[in-house]
Amino acid sequence: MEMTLRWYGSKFDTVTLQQIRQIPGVTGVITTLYDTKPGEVWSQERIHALKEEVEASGLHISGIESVNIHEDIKLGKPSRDQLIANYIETLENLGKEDIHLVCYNFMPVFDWTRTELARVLPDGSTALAYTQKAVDELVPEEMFESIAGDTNGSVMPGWEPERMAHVKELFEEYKNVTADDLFDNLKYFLEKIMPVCNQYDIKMAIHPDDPAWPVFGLPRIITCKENILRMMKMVDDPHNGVTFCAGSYGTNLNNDLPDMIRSLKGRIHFAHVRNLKFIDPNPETLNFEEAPHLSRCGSFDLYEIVKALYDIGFDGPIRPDHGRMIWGEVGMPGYGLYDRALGATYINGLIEAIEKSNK
Ligand code: CS2
Ligand code: MN
Repeated sequence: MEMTLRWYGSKFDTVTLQQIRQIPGVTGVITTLYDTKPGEVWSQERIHALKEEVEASGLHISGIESVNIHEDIKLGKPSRDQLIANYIETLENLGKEDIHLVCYNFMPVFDWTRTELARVLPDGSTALAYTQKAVDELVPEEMFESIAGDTNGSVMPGWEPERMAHVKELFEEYKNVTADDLFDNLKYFLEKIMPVCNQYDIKMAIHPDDPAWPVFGLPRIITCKENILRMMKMVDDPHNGVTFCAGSYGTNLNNDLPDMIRSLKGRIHFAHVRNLKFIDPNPETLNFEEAPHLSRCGSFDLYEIVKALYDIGFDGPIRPDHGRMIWGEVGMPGYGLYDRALGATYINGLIEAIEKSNK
């Protein structure tokens, strides 16, 4: 496993490559061209420049998160063919630059959903949190406004204002789209891109839906073991794989995380490790917050998660997922330096212990 950190690029991130380079054991970054829009072709020149910038700091690009999918592809509209052709061109350009991992998601309209970006925890740190009550009371079109005040000036991934401006129309378009339609549209997309993925050995790693159930009446399919196995089977190619995000699958307490990992042997290309603390696990009154990575601070056993990844022979990039804001840091919610550095160090400790006890 290679320990990595997500980095949004020097124009958007409050964390620098030099800082990341000083976290023990972190050798790569997971990055993106954050100012490109879904559907746009990423030029080889821009990818090359990004790569040079990262390599100048002594790190390297371990993968891309994300090349986002245009809504028309998820909706299966006629315009999808051109948009998929553009996606293929982006993959080609990434392949030519020797980049072999792409994380993406297939969530309609919204990426992740949280109802608070800065809940104050008992130790004075702040974290992202979710309550079902807040979601039930929310008009989905106002979701963006409801959290916009807490972003510390950052553009939140998946919540770009341009996209949010069209939320109402998008809801209208998804009105008759079922979960099966979404599976079909995903299959169509994957079948078209697999040849280029095979040519350049690009591993596609779908990120789970977060939270792992349909929100605001929109279908969501990457939520549980059954569905993800269905997806693996429907395009049975090792390049069609998964980002195993513990914090996203873990939002649904019916998901047995180590068991899911074991069932995905050979198809996990990227791992996100995060801990959640369930304040109220009852689905009607659900309330959870993002916790420090350390097992005893949250509801998940991180040792068991990392152990399962080790046992299936996972050797791809792994990264701490959202961290809290601690020590007075001001940054993009979930993506500050300090707590993620603690997370990386803790996970590296788990890996070392697991490796040595298995010798
Ligand atoms: C990420 C997701 O910040 C996060 O929660 O894990 O936004 C993830 O990057 C996307 O869903 C992948 O496309
Ligand atoms: Mn994740």
